[in-house]
Amino acid sequence: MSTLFHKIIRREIPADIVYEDANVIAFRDIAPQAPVHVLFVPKQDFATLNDVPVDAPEIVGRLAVAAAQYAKAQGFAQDGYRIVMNCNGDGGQTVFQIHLHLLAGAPLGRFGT
Ligand code: DGP
Repeated sequence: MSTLFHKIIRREIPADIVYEDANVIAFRDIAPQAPVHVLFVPKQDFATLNDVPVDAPEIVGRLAVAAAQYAKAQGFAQDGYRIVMNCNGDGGQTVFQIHLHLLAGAPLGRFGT
């Protein structure tokens, strides 16, 4: 796979990387929708959430736990945050390597249509 996010993982294009471990990389979204907007991306290739095997929920779990750990480390976990995964066209997915959005830093509106 060679999405933008794979190129960031391989350091072929720059990104503001805020966290990385053996399985996950996290970097600031280029078009932030909140004061804090960080993307958590697995290093394994999965185009959409639909492609994650039923016997590998840890792929997604690691993203959520890494986001929560980041929120705690940055000091906004108690104030709160939102995590979002978009899937395919109706979900608004534009980059086809799965990723979790972490949004924080201000009260976030309720979901609309
Ligand atoms: P989604 O719509 O869920 O597929 O989110 C893709 C996000 O990726 C979107 O919020 C904008 C962000 N994005 C797109 N291109 C780049 C890039 O080159 N660098 C960074 N850091 N973020 C990007």
